[in-house]
Amino acid sequence: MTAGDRLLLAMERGRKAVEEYLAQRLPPEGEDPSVLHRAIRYAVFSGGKRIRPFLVLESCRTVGGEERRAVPAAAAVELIHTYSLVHDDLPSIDNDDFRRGQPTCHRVFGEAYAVLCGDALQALAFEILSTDLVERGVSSQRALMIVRELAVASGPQGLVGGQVLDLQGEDGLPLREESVRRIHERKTAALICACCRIGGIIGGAGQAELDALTEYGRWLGLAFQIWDDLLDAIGDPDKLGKTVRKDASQGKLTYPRVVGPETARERARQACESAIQALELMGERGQGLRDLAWFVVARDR
Ligand code: GRG
Repeated sequence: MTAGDRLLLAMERGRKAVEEYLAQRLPPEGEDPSVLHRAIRYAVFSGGKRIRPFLVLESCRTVGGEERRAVPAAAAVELIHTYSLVHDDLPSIDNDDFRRGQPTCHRVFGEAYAVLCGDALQALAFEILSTDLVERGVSSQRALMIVRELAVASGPQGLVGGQVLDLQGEDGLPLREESVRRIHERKTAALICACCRIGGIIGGAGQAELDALTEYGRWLGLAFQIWDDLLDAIGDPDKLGKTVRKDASQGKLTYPRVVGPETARERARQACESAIQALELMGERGQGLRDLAWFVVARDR
């Protein structure tokens, strides 16, 4: 079996575990108010790659932890990610009609319900962390650390702060590589890094392992967003399931725009190599995370 096959199999296993858990855990569609619960399930079960949940599960496994214990946290990070996509697609932010190959949440349920769906997904993520981790044998102290990790990564220091910098980038900021890197570190890498740290904390990582996962997550997050920029600039809309060439038309600060597509590709590869280097002390156990790093800078969707 090739490294690629092994990775796809492990990702598929992680996807199934998290989707089965969410199918049980999210409010049923028929429960009042039904429109909210239908919107939540529409947004969540729409075929994402589930890279962030995989990172939680694999980081836990890499440091010798039991994957089963990490499933609620893997689901919670996916809910935060899904909320960010639902809000990112709104007319007042990126104004997108398609996501994951289907009409965006606000196109189906209307803008007001899409806003509320995102809000509910965010709250549900923290409800799950604060309830289900302890039920699966994670200590309350570790559960609290994990709540904090996800809150910091999603808030002003992470996702939301990065999104604000991204919007400001449209207002003609100077085309500097450090500016675009700062946006990417918050908008995308903070959550990806938190996934690795959360998995590590659940798995009982020591300080050196946690530092390695943090370093890996930061570089991987940067590589991921540079590649995402490249896919928007030169990718295939049918494979991506969304409108492309939007970054350029909105005047966004992206790597291909600031350094050109060839250098952007080089920067993504360098970031991927730095991510892999960070895992040196993990030895053989780090192979799944190494394989994922290569996948991130080779993917076509
Ligand atoms: C509070 C208004 C408000 C907004 C919340 C919208 C937002 C903050 C943040 C958005 C950040 C964002 C959309 C970052 C992009 C990250 C990214 C590359 C997403 C695509 O991830 P994939 O490729 O998607 O993993 P799939 O569909 O596979 O899950």
